[in-house]
Amino acid sequence: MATLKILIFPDPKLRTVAKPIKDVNDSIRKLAEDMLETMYSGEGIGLAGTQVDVHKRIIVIDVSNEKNDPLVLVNPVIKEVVNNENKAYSEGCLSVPGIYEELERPSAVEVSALDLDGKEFTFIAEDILSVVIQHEMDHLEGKMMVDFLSNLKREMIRKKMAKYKAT
Ligand code: QAP
Ligand code: CO
Repeated sequence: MATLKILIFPDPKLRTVAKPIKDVNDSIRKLAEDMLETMYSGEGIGLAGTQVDVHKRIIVIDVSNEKNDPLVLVNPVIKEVVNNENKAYSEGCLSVPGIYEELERPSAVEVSALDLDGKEFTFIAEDILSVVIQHEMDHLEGKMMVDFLSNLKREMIRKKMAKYKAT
C-alpha cells in the first residue's frame, strides 16, 4: 500500500472531469487500497480519485466510528433523490484542510455503483453517508464544496490555502 499526494484547492487539476472506469482490474483494486490508506492517514471519511490526481470515476468512503467499514464506489450514479428535503451538514474536504462549512444537500439518495469485482450494486444512502457520497461525486465532476460559498468566503479560503501550502 502507498499513500498518495492530495491536491489542495485551488489546484486547477481539481477541476478535471473524471472518466468512467471500463474494467475493474487489479490496477483499480490497488488504486482503491492506496486511496483508502491515503484517506485513513489524513483522518478523512471520503476521498475521490480527482483529489489524488487520478481522473477516474472512483470514490472511497468510511463513515464508521471504528474506521473499519470501507466503501468503494466505481462509476457511481445517483439514480434518485429519495428525499427532496435538504439537510445542512458541516462539510470538510481533504483538499481544503482546516476549513469546515455548512452546506445543504438532499438528505437521502439512491446510489448505484460497481464494486471491486465489477458487480453493480444499489443502495439508499442517508445522513452523513448521503452527504459524503454527494460531496465525493461532485469531485468527479470537477466541482468542490467551495463552489457553494460566497465569492468573499472562497477568496478567504484561497488565501488560507496559500499559507497552508507554505508550511
Ligand atoms: C467529505 O471530507 C465530507 O479540514 C470528506 O484538516 C466531510 O474526509 C463530507 C479532513 C464531512 C461531509 C462532511 C478535513 C481532514 C477530512 C480537514 C473529509 C482536515 C483533516 C475531510
Ligand atoms: Co472533498
